[in-house]
Amino acid sequence: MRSRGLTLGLLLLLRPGDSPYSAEERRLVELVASVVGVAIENARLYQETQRLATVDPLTELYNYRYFHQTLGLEVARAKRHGYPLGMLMADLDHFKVVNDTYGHPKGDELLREVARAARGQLRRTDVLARLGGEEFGVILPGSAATAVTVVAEKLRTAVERVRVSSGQGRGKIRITISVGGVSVSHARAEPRDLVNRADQALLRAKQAGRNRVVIEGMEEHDGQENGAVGG
Ligand code: GH3
Ligand code: MG
Ligand code: MG
Repeated sequence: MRSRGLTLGLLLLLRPGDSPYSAEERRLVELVASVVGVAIENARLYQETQRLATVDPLTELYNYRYFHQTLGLEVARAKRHGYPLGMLMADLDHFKVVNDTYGHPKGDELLREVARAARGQLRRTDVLARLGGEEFGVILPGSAATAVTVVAEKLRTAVERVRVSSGQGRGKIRITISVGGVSVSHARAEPRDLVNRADQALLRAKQAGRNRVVIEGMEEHDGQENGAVGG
């Protein structure tokens, strides 16, 4: 089965007995094969287009567009099923210094490693996206504030462990991340509101000194005056 000069598959036909296929039968099969070939090619193109539209090429995480689409769906789902919805916003600390010191390609490599480390801490149903530059968002369906705090802290420590070779005999490059988060009960969930509140928490994590987690409403539980964990 071919389409646009590419061989996409083989069609194998068998029948009992040893009478050969007639010219008429062969024409019919060839027609079916060419139609199926075009259908396979279209399906592949569609899949590839979907991937390009939803995945960030550098990190292979989901992109901004997919994140916001999914957030709308997850808010609706949380409302329907009555479960909480958690969200994290994260931003690398002093990332500009990495680019300035080691060059942009090393910065890219570090971004990829951070993405990989973060992905490894999450469940399949969680949505991790690169929202732009060195900023990441995570949707945590079903997670109340305590669970959001645990995940955020896991992300923070996983990023802290990342090492990328400087390639210049200057040892390893490391990085830290600041994380802000929020969890809302199903009834109160609104996409815009969730994003704003997670952003506010992230800003507080930055202001409190970076390499830390701030989850809205969790100040009294994390053992530090300023509501930050880690650092
Ligand atoms: P802060 O702790 O306040 O977040 O400091 P920062 O340096 O991380 O933040 P700032 O917003 O000042 O700079 C972000 C930098 O991220 C700017 C740019 O050099 C870098 N950056 C953004 N996108 C990319 C990318 O795709 N690749 C690389 N290598 N660097 C990027
Ligand atoms: Mg930053
Ligand atoms: Mg930033």
